[in-house]
Amino acid sequence: MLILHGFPFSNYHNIVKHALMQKGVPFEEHIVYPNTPEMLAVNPTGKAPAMTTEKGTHLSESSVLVEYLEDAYPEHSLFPQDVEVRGRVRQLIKISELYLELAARRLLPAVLGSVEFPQATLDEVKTVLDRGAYSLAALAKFGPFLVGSELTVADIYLRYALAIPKMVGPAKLDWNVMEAVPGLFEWDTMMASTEIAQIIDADQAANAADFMAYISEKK
Ligand SMILES: N[C@@H](CCC(=O)N[C@@H](CS)C(=O)NCC(=O)O)C(=O)O
Repeated sequence: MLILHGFPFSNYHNIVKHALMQKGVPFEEHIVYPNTPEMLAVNPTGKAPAMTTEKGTHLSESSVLVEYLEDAYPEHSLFPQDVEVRGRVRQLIKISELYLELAARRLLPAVLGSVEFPQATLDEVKTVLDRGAYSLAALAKFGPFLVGSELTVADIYLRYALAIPKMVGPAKLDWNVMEAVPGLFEWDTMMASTEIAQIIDADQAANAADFMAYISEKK
């Protein structure tokens, strides 16, 4: 059986977990924290998530894993048929990752710890987030899903990519991504109401204490 290595507190882990559940692909969730010997054995970057395919290949990088799932399990497709719309799905995934998730993640130590960032860093992050929010507002259809009437992997990716901007924006930048993109709040509420999202969110909450213990052990 396919194995997903990672931990339920991780937003990147949850992207892949949600895609697996949505596609109905059976998998085993192997709880492993980053940079441990167990994680390094399956992912040379040490980051979560990683996956061991049914054929035994170890793969990593969330966007690669969701593409792999589509190739290996084309039934219950999470990509549109139309090649142009497939391109849009991939574009939205990249925007979610580069201009929203990764930009905001830079400030995570200021929210989770007592690290203070200089104003120049806060301004740089805000510039990238503005670019992400502007792009999302320009491209998302919210019809009700990002590219139209069908849920795609872009919706799943964005849901979890927004976790850090939602936290960092109001706390450190006096900025709220939900207000910056018209229709995003309604879309986010709809995404959160699904049965799969609720299972993933409950698993995330249940993993919080264990993950925090791993973080404090590391210090
Ligand atoms: N580009 C990676 C990012 C994964 C990532 O940053 N995962 C976090 C957990 S949410 C992690 O393992 N952090 C540990 C570290 O950066 O050392 C992906 O898309 O899978």
